[in-house]
Amino acid sequence: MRQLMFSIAALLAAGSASAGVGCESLARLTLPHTTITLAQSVAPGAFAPAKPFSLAPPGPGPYKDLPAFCRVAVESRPTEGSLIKFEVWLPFGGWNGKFLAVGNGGYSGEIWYPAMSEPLSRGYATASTDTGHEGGVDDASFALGHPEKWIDFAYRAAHEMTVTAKAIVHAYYSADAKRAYWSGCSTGGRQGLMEAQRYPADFDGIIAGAPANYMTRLSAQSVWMAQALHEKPGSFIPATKLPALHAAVLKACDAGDGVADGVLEDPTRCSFDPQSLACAGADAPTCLTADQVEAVRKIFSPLRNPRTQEILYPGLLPGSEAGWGAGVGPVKLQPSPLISVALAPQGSNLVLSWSGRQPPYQVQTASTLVNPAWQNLGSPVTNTTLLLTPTNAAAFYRIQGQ
Ligand SMILES: [Ca+2]
Repeated sequence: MRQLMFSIAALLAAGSASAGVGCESLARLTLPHTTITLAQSVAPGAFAPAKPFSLAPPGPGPYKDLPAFCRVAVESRPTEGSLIKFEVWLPFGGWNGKFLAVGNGGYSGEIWYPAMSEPLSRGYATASTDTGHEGGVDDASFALGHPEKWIDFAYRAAHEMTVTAKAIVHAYYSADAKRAYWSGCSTGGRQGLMEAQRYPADFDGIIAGAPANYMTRLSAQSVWMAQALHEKPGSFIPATKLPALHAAVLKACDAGDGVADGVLEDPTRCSFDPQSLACAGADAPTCLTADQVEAVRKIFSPLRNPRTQEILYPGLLPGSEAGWGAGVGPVKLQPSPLISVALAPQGSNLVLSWSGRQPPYQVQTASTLVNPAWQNLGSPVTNTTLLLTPTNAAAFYRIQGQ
């Protein structure tokens, strides 16, 4: 019993010993090719980023409920062409003994502050990097002429951050993190896979959500789809045709898995011939022109090395047509002002969810990509989700704050 009590006391001490004491002294920590630019005690709810996170909604955001923590900002220069920034957040009290690093999104040139909030609130020491450059999620211009920055984005920034963050955790708590985890989606998922492949000792567990895997080939496949849709003036498939295309795919393959339920259990077993939707007469939203048939064929086909025919990346799967608008459109589909929108199937409906701005919101739809005439879906709403009928699946949505 006595031993148990000592153990508990030791645990409590490990979790709260610092209580802010020693945070500022981390600025004197010496680590390889690394400069600690800030080591600062932050009071509960007091954190404010130097500039707003680009994807964050206005308002107090996720920071107002943060507990007190020690904020450490770091610059790492592992090569001459590198400048990797990251932050490590260390809870003052109630450290759960673990470290959880969070990933980025898109080309993501900023520290992913909002994603750090939850792990910190749950007692994790956490960290996030700007991936070695500053810029928007859809801006890859940093890579031109800067091969080292490309490598930083690819994998080095996450690794540098992880190794250094662990050292900072150790210096602050006088103990190693007993577990280290990675959590990220999209680019964050890709970063997680890179960590697993290149630096398997960095993490005990990795959550790699929707990973943008095999980035070079994935990017080439995106170009392949864009080329298919723009090979001829008539190749492009307007969003108005996607419902008919999707319906034709379902008609051809849905029941093949034994249940006609609008779901393809195994899309790889669906062999859909877009020629079956070819226009018999005049062009119409319910059929495909010859050029469009060809474009659909290419989108479903894998990207191949034209010389060796080696498959470089798989094509899109049958059943995905209703979602093509967001990925294969000719223009940016989300004109400003627009708020982050997600569309997800739920039962026989689609759920549109969004975040940002202040309610009420006006939900608008446009059924065509080119010169969209936005139409209001109904009265302004104050909630942040909307149930849509499947017949609207091919429409594009935007949410306007009032
Ligand atoms: Ca089915």
